Amino acid sequence: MAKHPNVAVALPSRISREVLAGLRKTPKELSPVWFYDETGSNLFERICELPEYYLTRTELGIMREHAAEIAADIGPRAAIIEFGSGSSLKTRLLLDQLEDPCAYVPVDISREQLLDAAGTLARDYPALRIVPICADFTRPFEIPQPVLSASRRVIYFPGSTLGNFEMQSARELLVAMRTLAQGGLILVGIDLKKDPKLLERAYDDAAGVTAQFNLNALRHVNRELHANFDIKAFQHQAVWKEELSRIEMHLVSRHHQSVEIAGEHVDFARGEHLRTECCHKYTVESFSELARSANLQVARVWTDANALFGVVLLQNGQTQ
Ligand code: AVI
Repeated sequence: MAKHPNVAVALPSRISREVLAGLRKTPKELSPVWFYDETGSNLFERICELPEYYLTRTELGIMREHAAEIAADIGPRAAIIEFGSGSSLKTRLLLDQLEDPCAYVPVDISREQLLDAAGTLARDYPALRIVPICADFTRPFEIPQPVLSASRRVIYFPGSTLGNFEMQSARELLVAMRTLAQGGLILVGIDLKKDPKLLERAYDDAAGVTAQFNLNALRHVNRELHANFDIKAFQHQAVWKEELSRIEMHLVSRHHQSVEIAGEHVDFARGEHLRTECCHKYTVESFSELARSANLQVARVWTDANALFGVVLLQNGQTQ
C-alpha cells in the first residue's frame, strides 16, 4: 500500500502474475493465447495455407466430401453452436447441407472477427437465425432463447483446437460441451497421430511462418506487459513428444539472458526452452478413450484417404 496518496505503487496485474508464474516453472511455459494479436492472427491464416500444414485443407476436404452424411446424422432443425468460430469457413459446408437449421450460434472471443463473420453469413444465409456470442468458450456462457426451440443442439469445434488443451482441460471442455448440448451432439475436428517427421515439418515450415508466429508471442508480451524480450535471442523449435503424443512449440534461448516483465526479472540459461503450445495428436482409439472419460461416445468418424485428420461425431455416453 502506498504511504502517500499521490504515490502509486505499480503492482503486477493478474495477467502479468500468470505470465510470470509460467516463466518461473521448470520447464518454462507461456500460454498460446499470446500468439493471437492482429499480427499473430494474420500469421495463423498464412500457416493454414502452407504446403506443410496439411490440417486445414485436409479438414476442409473431409467436410466437402462428407458434409451431406454429417448433416443427415444431425437431422433437421438443429442449432449449431460453434466454439472458436473464426471465419466460419468449414461451417458453411455444413450449413449448406443441413435440413432447415434452426440457428447458428458462433462463439468467439474476438468481437471484431465474430461480428464480421456473422455479418457475411447473415447476407449469404438470409433465412438462418444467426446469434453471435462474444465469449471465452472455456468458461460458462448463456445460450439465448431462439436456440432453445431447436430440436437438437450440436456443438461444432473444428480445427483440432481441442488438441491444444492439456488432457485434463480437454476432458473438462468435452464435459462442458456435453452439458451445453443437452443430449444433442458434438462434432469435433481432431488431428491424427502420424509420422513425426510430417508433424515436425507442419510445425516448422521451410518459409519460417510458424517460427514468426511463435516468436510473435514474445512481441505481444512485450507490448502488453512492458516486457523486454529480445526476439532475436530466441529460436523456434517444434518438438515431437512420443510419450505424450504431442508436438510442442518451444522458444529456445540463444544465450544466457535476463528478461524484465512488469518490473520483475526472469533469467534464461543458454539453450533453455520456453514451451508456448502443445498440439495433441490422437488415434481414433485414444480419442474415443478421452471422449469416454467425459461420458461421451463416438457415433461416427470421417477421415481423409491418408488418415491424416478426423472429424468425429460424439453423442452422450448415457444414451446407450
Ligand atoms: C490452433 N491450432 C489448432 C493450431 C495447431 O495446429 O495446433 C495452432 C498452431 N500452432 C502452430 N501452428 C498452428
